[in-house]
Amino acid sequence: MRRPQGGEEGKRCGQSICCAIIHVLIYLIFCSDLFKDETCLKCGAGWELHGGTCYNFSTGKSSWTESRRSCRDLGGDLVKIDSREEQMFLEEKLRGLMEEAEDKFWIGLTDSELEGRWLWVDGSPLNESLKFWCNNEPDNWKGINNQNPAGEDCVRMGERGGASDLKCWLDKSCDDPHKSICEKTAVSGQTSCVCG
Ligand SMILES: [Ca+2]
Ligand SMILES: [Ca+2]
Ligand SMILES: [Ca+2]
Repeated sequence: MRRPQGGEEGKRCGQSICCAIIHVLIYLIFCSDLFKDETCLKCGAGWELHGGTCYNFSTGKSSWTESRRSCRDLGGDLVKIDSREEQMFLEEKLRGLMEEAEDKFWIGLTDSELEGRWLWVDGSPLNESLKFWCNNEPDNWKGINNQNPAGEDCVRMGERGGASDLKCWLDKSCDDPHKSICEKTAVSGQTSCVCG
């Protein structure tokens, strides 16, 4: 008579402990790790998620300072461009949003404290290897016949037809009304994810 192999044990196990373990593993793999990625990060209405960050592209126009205040009221700030990838994303995005050539967007970069010293809104200096100025910019232009003696201390970006080598930043008078790009960190919505 053949001794029963592990078959019956295996079946019983398959229906109880092993099954439970497998379910736990499946849960850990699909519900924990997977949901840590972007699929469960949240931005809220009016914001677009990209690379763990939320972006809001305004439709109204206002001064740089007023635009910044609006971003802060929404829990963010004017965008700081931290990488070539982020510049690429924004440059491409604006091509589709801009209605005409001058329909450019404020970003969180200014030299209003000290002429020529470019600082992001978080106080960090502009990284020399991450500059995307258009040709001949920044020029701190004071206008024809010095109409704008204050020069240009705030930065806007965008090139409707697409920028050559991503270069599409221009300094402009901070008082000019423009659209703007706000940025805020995405919030993890892990607890609200349902394991299917
Ligand atoms: Ca950024
Ligand atoms: Ca300036
Ligand atoms: Ca300029």
